[in-house]
Amino acid sequence: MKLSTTTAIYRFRQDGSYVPIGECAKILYRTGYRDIDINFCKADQMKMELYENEWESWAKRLKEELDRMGMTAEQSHTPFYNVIDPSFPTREHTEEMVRRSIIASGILGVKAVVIHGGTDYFNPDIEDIKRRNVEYFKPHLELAEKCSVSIAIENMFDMRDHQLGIRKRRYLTAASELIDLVDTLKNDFDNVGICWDFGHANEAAWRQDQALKMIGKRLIATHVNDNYGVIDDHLLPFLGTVPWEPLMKTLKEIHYDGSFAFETHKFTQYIPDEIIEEALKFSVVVGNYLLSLAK
Ligand SMILES: [Mn+2]
Repeated sequence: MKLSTTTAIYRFRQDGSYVPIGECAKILYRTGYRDIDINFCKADQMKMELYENEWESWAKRLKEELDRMGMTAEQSHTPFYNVIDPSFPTREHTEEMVRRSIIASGILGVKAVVIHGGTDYFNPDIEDIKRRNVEYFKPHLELAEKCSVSIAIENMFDMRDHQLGIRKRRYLTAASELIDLVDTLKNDFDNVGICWDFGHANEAAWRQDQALKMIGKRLIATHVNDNYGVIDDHLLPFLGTVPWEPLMKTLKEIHYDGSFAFETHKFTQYIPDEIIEEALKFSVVVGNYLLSLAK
């Protein structure tokens, strides 16, 4: 396993600005990272690099900079939204950002591009939801194939509606649903697998060791983050209730050898620039400690 972090770990600043990905990569290199997970999630809202007309030459320049530093980018994350909701307001534009994320990931030498599946709240027909997800993913897998990247579909968690006082069931919260969707897509595509988000699974209160053993070789990406099981905090490991020690052993047991990537943007989002590098260095300490538990 290789330690990595989302570029969103140093992105939004308190004055409303964001740190460009190239700039972030340099700081992450300085603080000890040698691999990054390129986060394109807010490409459209924040008018980030992918939003610009010159997005392809930007990706090529970033690849050159990473090569120069001796850095890799094994994972990336596309913008996400409810992909099977036909009425999603900015669908066409967001889809263009997803498409650009896949192409840019190919340029950057990414192995696994993480995409969220969609859901249809209150629809009791899981087969119908699955079918619509299969249709959504097919063209993206074709494009990904051309770009020599794989797509990793991520586990989700049920949504809480505090006004109604209910939990809204979300497709792909259960490992068995994720496995079923990925196995169906695997009939036609080799470049599809699973991204396990430890924080999402903690919110869903699964026995994560069991889920990871079920997933086994399908695991091609990770989102390493922690929470108290209440909201999707995306904190650094050990700041929440995820049982890291046994889970690191499980990752070893299933022979996972991909990227061990922090998705911990909320750990750092309010930390001032004056001390951000110390915080990032501490995250490297935590990451290396976790990896030592899997040896
Ligand atoms: Mn995630």
